[in-house]
Amino acid sequence: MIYIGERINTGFKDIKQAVLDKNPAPLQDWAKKQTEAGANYLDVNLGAVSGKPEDMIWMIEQVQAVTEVPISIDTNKLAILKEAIKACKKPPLLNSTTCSKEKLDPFIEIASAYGASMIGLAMDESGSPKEVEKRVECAGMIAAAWMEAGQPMERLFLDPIVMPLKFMQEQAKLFLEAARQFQQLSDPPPNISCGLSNIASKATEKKLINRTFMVMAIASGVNAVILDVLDVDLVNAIKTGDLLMNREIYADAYLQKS
Ligand code: THG
Repeated sequence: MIYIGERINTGFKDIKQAVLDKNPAPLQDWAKKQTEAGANYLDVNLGAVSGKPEDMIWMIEQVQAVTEVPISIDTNKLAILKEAIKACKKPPLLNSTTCSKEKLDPFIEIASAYGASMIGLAMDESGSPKEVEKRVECAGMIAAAWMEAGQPMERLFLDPIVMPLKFMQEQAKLFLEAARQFQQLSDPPPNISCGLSNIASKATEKKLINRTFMVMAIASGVNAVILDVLDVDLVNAIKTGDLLMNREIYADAYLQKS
């Protein structure tokens, strides 16, 4: 599993306030904690707090001052991406483009120039598609454009898009079916990623819903996740799921930190 820490996001009040005050401490605390918990990337999301590239750069710089873990630049704004990527010490993960050509082409160009990885959402600029077929069509367009640019599949992530269970209950199983079909898009297959916490948005029993859905997602081919990497029960369920899918070699001590 590829773990992408979700916590440095202005959707969380402490991070929003820290960005407004230009106070590095909350960002650096979460960067350290998520690094310690085993994150492979740290997602950095400026959200609606500001449209200024320099604010995203400030966030990335605070994080990089305390960790070597590469950044997931969580923005769909090209103007922010173009500046933010220059601040990254390691090749980042571009999170994310849609399959609309006017966004997809420049994202792929940037990923190619920097040797970066990229997440492609299975939607176009008109919003998230509801049916499985549309999602597969969108994902296929992204995979084809990526291959045409000569980029390796190991650096492409396709995201079938998790929607909140509380408001769109029928969507969870459509996500799982789409993920299953994405695995057939290329050989070797692309990575399949998701924003896990979306599923339990505004729900009670958040942790149980996240954990249960994640195990189902693993069985459907998901191998990368934006998550609360400090949720030990969740990470243990993921490790166990990867074992059961024969993606990790069994050892009695498999739940211990490696
Ligand atoms: N796909 C991709 N990137 C993404 C997403 C995705 N980036 C953003 C998001 N979705 C993933 N990150 C989060 C982070 C936090 C929460 C959900 C998704 C979350 N927020 C709480 C809630 O909604 O209830 C509120 C925060 C709080 O507790 O204050 O759970 O799908 N590629």
